[in-house]
Amino acid sequence: MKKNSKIYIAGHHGLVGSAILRKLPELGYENVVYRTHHELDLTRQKEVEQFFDQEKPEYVFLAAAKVGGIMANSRYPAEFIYNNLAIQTNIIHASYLNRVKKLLFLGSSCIYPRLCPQPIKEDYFLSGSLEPTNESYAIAKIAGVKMCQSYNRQYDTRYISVMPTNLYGPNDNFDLETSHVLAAFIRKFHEAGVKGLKEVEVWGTGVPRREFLYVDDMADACLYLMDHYDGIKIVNVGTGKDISIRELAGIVARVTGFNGDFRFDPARPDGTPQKLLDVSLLHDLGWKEKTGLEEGIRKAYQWYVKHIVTTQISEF
Ligand code: GFB
Repeated sequence: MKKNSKIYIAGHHGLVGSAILRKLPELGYENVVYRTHHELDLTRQKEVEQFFDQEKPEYVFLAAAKVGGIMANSRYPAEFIYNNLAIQTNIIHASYLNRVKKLLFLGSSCIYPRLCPQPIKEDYFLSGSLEPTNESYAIAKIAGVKMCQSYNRQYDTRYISVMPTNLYGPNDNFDLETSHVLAAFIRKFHEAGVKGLKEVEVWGTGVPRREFLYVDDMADACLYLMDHYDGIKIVNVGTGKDISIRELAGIVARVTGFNGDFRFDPARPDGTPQKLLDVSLLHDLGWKEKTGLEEGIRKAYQWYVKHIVTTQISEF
């Protein structure tokens, strides 16, 4: 990308899109375009085609998606498959019609089989059955990867796909029923501390293992891969380190200053037992994360207190 290239961020309000939007001007990219959901409904093919025809972006970060944690994915599978298929199909095809120079598609580590060997190599893609709690979302993301690869093969486009591990940070969703675990923990432990509660509820058994990447590092990786990667293979983006949900609860309790106990609720789903990415390809390409887990959680907690807690108090 040149500093004056026209860059479109689809999903600039979301966790990853907003991090890319913060990073681009820091690096001197000034010709960035984006639209709110109200201005452009990405599930509407005609609107998307009109937007591309008008703006003619040269580079596209496809970070728009319907996302959520384990409960949202299992409760609303129709919304997850419909919205994600529609959004990505419209954007990828409009990019082709308007000769976009390069597109980066954000997938997810849940595209890999539920019980595949750990750490998960890119080669395990499509080698087994998916985790049932997020199958609809995973199928949509798999279709997105295949669409990028198919367009590259048939039309000679340059569409790359990256598979992030579990992400967290500024602009996360802190709704307790639909969020991912880290955002949920930040809110639950903070509120328990404020209310002086003795216990915090942790879903499932606490045994599943997950890997976490701070979203500013994810944005940095996206920009790096846009400039340095042109392969057909998908690329895992993570840290290559995982921890159990119980251990994660311990860290968030420490960061938020909560001194009570955890109450595990086995009636809530555990999801996939382990999700740890093999990041050798990413490291070989020359990229590594900068933010440690506890440091990232501290930053995310500061953001939460400043933007969510303070807003709630002033609205009250
Ligand atoms: O982050 P999470 O919702 O999604 O849950 P997945 C991770 C683990 O944390 C599960 C446990 O074992 C949950 O049972 N957990 C414990 C909690 N307490 C809580 C809580 O209060 N809230 C939440 N949300 N979890 C998602 C997929 O899977 O990963 C998406 O559903 C996406 O498709 C995303 O791929 C990256 O890691 O299980």
